Amino acid sequence: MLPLSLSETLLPLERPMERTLILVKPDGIQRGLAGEIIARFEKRGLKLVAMKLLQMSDDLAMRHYGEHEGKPFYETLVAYITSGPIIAMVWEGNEAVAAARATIGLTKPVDATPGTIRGDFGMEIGRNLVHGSDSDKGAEKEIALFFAPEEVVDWNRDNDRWISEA
Ligand code: DAT
Ligand code: MG
Repeated sequence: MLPLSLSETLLPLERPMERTLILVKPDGIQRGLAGEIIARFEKRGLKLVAMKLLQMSDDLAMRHYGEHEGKPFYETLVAYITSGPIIAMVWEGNEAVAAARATIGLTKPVDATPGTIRGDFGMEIGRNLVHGSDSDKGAEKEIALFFAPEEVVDWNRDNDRWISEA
């Protein structure tokens, strides 16, 4: 096999961009923190590809949080997430799921590191401001619950080369 040229060895491997579903939960909207929360993802370098304001129905909430059905906090979780408007978004980037979860912080805000959204703005697990998908597969399923394929916009960001090597 031919040895790789220097420029080839420096080129990053082809990395498929990942997408993640982010929700600004009702407390984030009610407290006027939506802009601040959205800015965290934007400044990090994730790319916004879909966004809408909506109030979740019980049916959508139960499908979104299906994995938690039967847990002691399930009913209050569904009541909380349906209690007011939310902003649903899809953010795209290299390892978007992990990057977004690191930006969000740990589930229990008291344990979340300052500098994360939950660590900066949250006090209780039942008011933890924001949702982020926990895996690539989970993200695909969650995005499909909130957005039709044509609502997700494929666009080129002019400064991408200053955020991503690829
Ligand atoms: P995350 O939102 O960090 O992905 P998760 O998927 O484990 O956390 O749980 C979904 C939401 O359910 C979480 O944001 C808050 C609530 N929740 C989780 N564990 C809980 C608990 N032990 N008591 C009360 N609410 C809880
Ligand atoms: Mg989760």
